[in-house]
Amino acid sequence: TPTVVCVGETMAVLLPERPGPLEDVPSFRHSCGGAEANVARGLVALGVPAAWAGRVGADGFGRRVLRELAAAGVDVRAATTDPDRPTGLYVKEAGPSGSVLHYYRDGSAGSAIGPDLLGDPLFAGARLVHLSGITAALSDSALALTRALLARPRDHLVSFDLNWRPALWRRRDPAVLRPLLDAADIVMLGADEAAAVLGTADPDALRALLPGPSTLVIKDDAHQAIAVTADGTVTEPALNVEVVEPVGAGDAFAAGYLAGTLRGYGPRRRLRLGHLAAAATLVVPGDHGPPPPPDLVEALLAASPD
Ligand code: KDG
Repeated sequence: TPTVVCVGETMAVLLPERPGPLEDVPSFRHSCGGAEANVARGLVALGVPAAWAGRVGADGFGRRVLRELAAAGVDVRAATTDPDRPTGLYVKEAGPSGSVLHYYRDGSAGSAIGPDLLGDPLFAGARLVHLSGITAALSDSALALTRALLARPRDHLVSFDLNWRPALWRRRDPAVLRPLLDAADIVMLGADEAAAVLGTADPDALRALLPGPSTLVIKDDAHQAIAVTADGTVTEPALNVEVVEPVGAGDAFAAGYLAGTLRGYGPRRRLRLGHLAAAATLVVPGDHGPPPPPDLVEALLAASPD
């Protein structure tokens, strides 16, 4: 049984061959992406058995998603194919002030996930279920599934990455997010996202708004990550790297942090492993970069006190 089950929508991705307005891009590279599947890939790359659970369409994009995730070592046995709805798609537009994601996912197979997924035996053995705020925006059934996975009593831990995507929240009130975050065990969020959704990025104020989770991880604008736990607050700076393209780095960070948690690391090493995994993704144009080899990761972590 995989240790972690990541639940959400995985889409086909078109990456522009070169930066600039979409109308001027001559061709695109075909890949696949989606925050939760990115986390599953990142976990597998760090040696943690992980599954992705969700739906794809009965089309070439869906087959590509399943093939690419399986090739990356992600368990896709709980993924289902929807005969009636297409696989969602996003197109990346790379400009001087960063990338814009254009979504073609309304009515997608991935947005039709719902509580029926819980019947899959995969959930019975998992130690951790990883969710993101994206899923809550997708549809009523996807929101119901998110709530069901957070319901107590439960046998698994839940990690929840806020992943604020304003473009997906035009038809739903983002106020549904706070109780979802508060019901999780490990919450990860960017300081800018926290300010947009919860009205503050201050760690103490966030703690007061979200007393439920045992850990809050806040990634702040100064490129450091702060872990707030019952034992106090730990701050760890990110690595200094030449950023090629940032999309996916938050997912890689989540994978590193969660892998460190499952390895039983202390809070500082968890953050460091998150930063290491994120750095590997920041330096590539796609949404996932392989982390350094395990012995190098160990050597880099050894410099850390816990
Ligand atoms: O975190 C990266 C994701 O944003 C990207 O893979 C696309 O899942 C995605 C989304 O819905 O934005």
